[in-house]
Amino acid sequence: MNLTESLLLALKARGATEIFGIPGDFALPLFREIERSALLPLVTLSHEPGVGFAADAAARARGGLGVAAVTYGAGAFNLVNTVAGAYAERVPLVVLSGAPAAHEASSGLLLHHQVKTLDSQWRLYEELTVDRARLDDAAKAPEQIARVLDAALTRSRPVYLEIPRDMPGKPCGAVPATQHVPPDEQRLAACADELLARLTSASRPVLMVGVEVRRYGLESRIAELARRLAIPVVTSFMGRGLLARADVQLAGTYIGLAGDPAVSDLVEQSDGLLLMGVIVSDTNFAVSSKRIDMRSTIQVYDGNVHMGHHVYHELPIAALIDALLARVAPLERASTTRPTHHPAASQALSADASAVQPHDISASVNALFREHGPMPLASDIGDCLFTAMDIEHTTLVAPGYYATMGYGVPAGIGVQVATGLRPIVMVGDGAFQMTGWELGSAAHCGCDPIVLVLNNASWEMLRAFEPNAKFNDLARWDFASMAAGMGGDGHVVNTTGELVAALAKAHATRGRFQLLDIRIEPGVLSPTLSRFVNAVKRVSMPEQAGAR
Ligand code: S1T
Ligand code: MG
Repeated sequence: MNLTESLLLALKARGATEIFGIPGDFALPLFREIERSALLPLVTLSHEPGVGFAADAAARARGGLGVAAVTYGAGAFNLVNTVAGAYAERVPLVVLSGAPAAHEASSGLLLHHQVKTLDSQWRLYEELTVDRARLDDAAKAPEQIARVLDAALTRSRPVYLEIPRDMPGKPCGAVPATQHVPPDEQRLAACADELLARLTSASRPVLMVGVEVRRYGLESRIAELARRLAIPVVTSFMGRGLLARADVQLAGTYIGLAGDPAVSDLVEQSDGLLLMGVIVSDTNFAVSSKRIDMRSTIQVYDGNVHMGHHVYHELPIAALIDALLARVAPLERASTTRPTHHPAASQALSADASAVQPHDISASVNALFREHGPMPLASDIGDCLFTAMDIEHTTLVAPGYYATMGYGVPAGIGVQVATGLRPIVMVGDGAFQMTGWELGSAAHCGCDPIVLVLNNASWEMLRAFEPNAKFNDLARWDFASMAAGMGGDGHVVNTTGELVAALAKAHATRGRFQLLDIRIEPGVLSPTLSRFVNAVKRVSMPEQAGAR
C-alpha cells in the first residue's frame, strides 16, 4: 500500500464518498494515485471555490468528511474563503494540498506558487483549520492522518494535509481506526441532571436545534428526545431543514423579528430555552424584539455546555443526548403528532400573467413538492435564502451564518454527487455570476439540478440597506440563453404562469440541468427579507429606520 491508498482508505472509513479537486503540477502525483487506485471517485470542477463549496455541501448533506484536493499556492489560496466558511459553519472539510518536495524546498531557488516563504500557506491554514500535518515521512503518516481526520470529525471543523509531491507513491502502513475517547462519566451525569432539573422547573421550556445536530448525525436521537420531553421544538436559521423528516412537531424556524411572530414569541418568552448545537449569531439573535438573556438559556455547543454560571467542558453533544435519553422515560404510547407547521402551505399560488415576486417562487416550489414529494435545497445567500424560509421544511444546505456568496450552484453539485438526490438550487444573479459556471460540469458529474436564478439585476440585499447607491445595479444578464452552452436547458420566466409551467417542465426533464432565469423587478423583496431588513435597521441603524 502507498501513502495515497492509506489516506484514501482512511477518508473512506470516515464517511468520504468522493474527492472534489483541481490538479496542478505539485499535486499531479497525488491525483495520479487517486485516479489509479480508484478507491474514491475524483470529481473535477472549474474553479477552486466551486471545489471547496461542493466538498463542503457533500459533507453537510451526507455526514462524514468532505474532501477538497488542490495544488500548492494558487490552488490552495483560491480555496481559502470556502474553508473559512466551513470553519464558521462547522463542516468537517479535509483540504489535501500538493506541495514542493523536501529536496526542491532546499534548492535555494524561489519556487513557483510560493508567496512570502514556503510556509506561508501552512501559516494561513493554521487560521482556518483545527489540525494539520505535512506528510513528508511515510513512517509517521498513518498516525498523523488518523489524528488529523479524527480531529475534523470530533470537532466538526476543517483540517489540512500537505502532501509533498515525492510522497504519494511511497510505501505506507494502514491508518489506525478512529479511537473513541469516552467523556468523564461523572461530569456527564452531573450535567445531564442539572440540565433536566432546569428544564423541569421552567414553565415555558423550548428546544431549539442547530447545525451540530446535523453535523454529528443526531437527528433521530434528538427527535426521540423531543418526543419524550414533549416540549415545543424550533430550528435555528442555520438549522433550517433539521428534523424535516422526523416524526416530531416542529413549531418553525427562529429568525427573531424577521420570522413568524408566533415562533419568535415562543422562543423569546421561554424561561428554559435549550439551544442544542446552535450557532448563536446576529442573523437571528440580534434581530429579536426582546433580547434573549443568554445567561438564562442552556447552551450546548462546541463540546461545552453552559447553564447559568456553570460551564461543563469537553462533553460531546452526542454523549449528552444519550445521557438525557437514559434519564427521560419513553412515552407510554406514541404521542399524536400534529402536522408540521408549514408557513407557506396555505400560501396562495397564482399562475397567470402577473410579474413574479419572490413569494411566488416559494409557493410554486411548495406546490411542486406537494405533487411530487420534497427535494433537497441548496441555497446561496441573498433573497433566495429568505425565500427558502417559506418553502416547507426539507433538507437545506446554505451559508446562513458566514454568508458567503457563490455557494449555491457548486453546493447543489456536491449534494447530488454525495447523496444521489436531485436538488433545487436557489441563487441570486450576483451570486450566479460568481460560481454559476460550475453548471458546465454538472452533466460530467452526473448531476441535473433544477436551478432557480432570482434575477433582479441587482445586489438586492445590499440595495435594501443602501437604497440610493448606483453601485448595487447589475446588468440584466440573459442566463437562460447561456444554459445550452453549458449543457443544460434554460427557461426565461417573467410571469407566475411561466414559473409554474417552467418548474413542471424542469421537474419532468432528467439528465440535463434545468435553469429557470426568473426575472424579478429590482426592489421587490420576499416577505422574510423585508422583515429582516426592517429589523436590522431598527436594531443597528436607527437613523435609517427613522426611529430617532
Ligand atoms: N462577496 C461575497 C463572496 N459574499 C458576500 N456576502 C458579499 C460579497 C456581500 C454581499 C452580501 S449580499 C450581496 C453581496 C454582494 C448581494 C447579493 O446579490 P444577489 O446574489 O444578486 O442576491 P440578491 O439580489 O437577492 O441580494 C452579504 C450578505 O453581505
Ligand atoms: Mg440579485
